[in-house]
Amino acid sequence: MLERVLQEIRARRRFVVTSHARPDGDGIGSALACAQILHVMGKDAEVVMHDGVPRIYQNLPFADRVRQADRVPPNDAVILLECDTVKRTLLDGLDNCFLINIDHHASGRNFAHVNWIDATVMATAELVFRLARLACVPVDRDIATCLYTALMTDTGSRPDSRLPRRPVPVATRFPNLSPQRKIRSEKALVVTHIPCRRLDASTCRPPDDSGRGWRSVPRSTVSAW
Ligand SMILES: [Mn+2]
Repeated sequence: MLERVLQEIRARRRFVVTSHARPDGDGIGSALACAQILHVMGKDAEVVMHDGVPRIYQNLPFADRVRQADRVPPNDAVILLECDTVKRTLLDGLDNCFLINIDHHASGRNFAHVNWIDATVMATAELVFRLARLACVPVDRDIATCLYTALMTDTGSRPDSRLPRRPVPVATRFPNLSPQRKIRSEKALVVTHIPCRRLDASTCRPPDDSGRGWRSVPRSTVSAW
């Protein structure tokens, strides 16, 4: 379905990206990253949110470009992230739009023209990351910051035992990744929720003191997996 999503994106020019009302970090972070990925692909893309950007996410890259509105502007397609119905957006005007639904909830529904629902991932951000990779859009520091924030929102408080036994394939290199926590090494490769057994003793660091389950490992370690 990822291939279909990319195909539909390539066939269009003007996009609205949105998420549910009262958005959380995955909704906002994924939407900001998705719109930027579309920009890099040469598309017009605007994030439109019924409730705007919650204050704690207003320092994310691109957050100042988000349009707060009750209705979607003219577009060729709307990408809805983290929504099980169009009503979750609280936006009017979606009925006549071409809709692309990207979600990671088991409760996700096929309400759109294209529905990419993958309940095996922990955050919509992971799906957006896959989209970037397939579209050959580099995940730069700003996109990564949005995706990382989204991932942390959805995974930050879960105990490791409940996480899947595989690394989350969101890994990139950039400084000062998180708006809440700074990664000191500019060459740090941030990978969230890697089970410790996947890391050898020399590279495995304990969870950070906030209890969040990310690890910072060299790129060479990940490329060896
Ligand atoms: Mn989510």
